[in-house]
Amino acid sequence: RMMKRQMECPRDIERLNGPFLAIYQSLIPLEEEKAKQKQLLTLLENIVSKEWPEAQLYLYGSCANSFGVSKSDIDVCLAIDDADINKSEFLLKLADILQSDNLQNVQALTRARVPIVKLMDPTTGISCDICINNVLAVVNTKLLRDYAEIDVRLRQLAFIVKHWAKSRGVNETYQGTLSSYAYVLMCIHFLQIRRPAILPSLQEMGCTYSVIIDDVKCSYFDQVEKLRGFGSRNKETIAQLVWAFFNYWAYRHDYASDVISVRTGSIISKREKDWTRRIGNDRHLICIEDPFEVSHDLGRVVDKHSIRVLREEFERAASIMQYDPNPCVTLFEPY
Ligand code: 3AT
Ligand code: MG
Repeated sequence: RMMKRQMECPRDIERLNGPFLAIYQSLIPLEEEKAKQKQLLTLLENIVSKEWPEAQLYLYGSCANSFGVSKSDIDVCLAIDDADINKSEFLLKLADILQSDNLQNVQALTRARVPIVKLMDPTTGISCDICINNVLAVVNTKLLRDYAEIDVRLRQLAFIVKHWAKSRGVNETYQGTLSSYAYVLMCIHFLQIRRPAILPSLQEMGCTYSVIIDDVKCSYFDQVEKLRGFGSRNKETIAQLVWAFFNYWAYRHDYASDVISVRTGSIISKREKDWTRRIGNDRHLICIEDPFEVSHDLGRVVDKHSIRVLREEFERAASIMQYDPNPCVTLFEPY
C-alpha cells in the first residue's frame, strides 16, 4: 500500500445501476422456495414436538434475515427450556429421531464451535442445520431483518457484497475470511456512516423491543415501519454505494485503530475496547463489533495471512469499480 489513495467516483458510474439491480433481482429467492422452507420447518416441528412438546423451533440466519440468496441452506434453532441439558447427548438423540423419520444425510456435529445436526429433506431438496438454544442468533437475525426494512439499498448492497465474497472465496471462516453475518454488518455500518445517513442506529433509539439472553441485554427500536424514508435525503444509487463500499474497505478504513460498530452507528477505537493486543488467537486485524455480544469481534477469525488476502480483494474490487469497463462481470469472476 504505497499511498493512501483518495479516489473519486467515476462520472459514468450510473451506467452500472441497471446491471447491479439485475444481479440483485436474480439472487432473490422465489416465493415457491420460501414456501418449501416453511414446509420443511413444519415437518421438523411435528417431529420434534412428539419427543419434546415444550420445544420451539425458530428459523435464523439468511433464510430469516432477508439477506438469503436463492438456493441457500436453512438454519434452525431448537429452543428448549431445560437448564441441565447436555447438548451433545441431545443432538445425538435428535439425529436418531430424524433419521428414523426418513430425513437424509443426518449427521450430528457435536464438536463444532456451534454444535449442530445436519440433514437433507428429500421432499423439498433443502438442506438444514439445527442448533440448540442459540437464541442470540435468533435475535441478531431479527435485528438484520429489521434494518433491511428501512431502506432497500441495504439489501441490494449486501446481496452484491455477499455474491462478490462467495465468488472470490473470501466468505470462508474456516480459512480465516469473514462470515456472511460479518459482511452484512459491514454493509449496515457503511450505510449508517454515509452523509446524509441512509440507516440509523436502532440500538441508540428509544427501545421498543427488549430481551435478555444468556445475560446479554438485547434492546433496540424495532418499529421500523415508522422509519421508511429515513435515508431519502441521501440520493446515492446502488452503483455509487458499491463503489464507495469497496473504496472504503480498500483505502479509507483505518485497520490499525478502528472498530466498526453497528450498535453505536459509528467508528469506535480499538483502544477503548482493549482490542489492541493479541490475546490467544484473537488478533483483531479487522474489527467488527457484534451488536449484542459487544466483547465479540467478528474479525477474530482473520489471521496475518488472511488479512492480506482480504485487503487485496478489497483493493481489487475498488480498482475494478474505478477502471474496469465491465465491473458487473469482472467483480464476480471466480478466483
Ligand atoms: P449464508 O447465506 O448462509 O452464507 P447466513 O446469514 O445464514 O449466510 P451463516 O450461515 O454464516 O450466515 O450464519 C447463520 C446465522 O448465525 C447468522 C447469524 O444470525 C448467526 N451467526 C453467524 N456467525 C455468528 C457469529 N460469529 N456471532 C453471532 N452470530 C453469528
Ligand atoms: Mg446460513
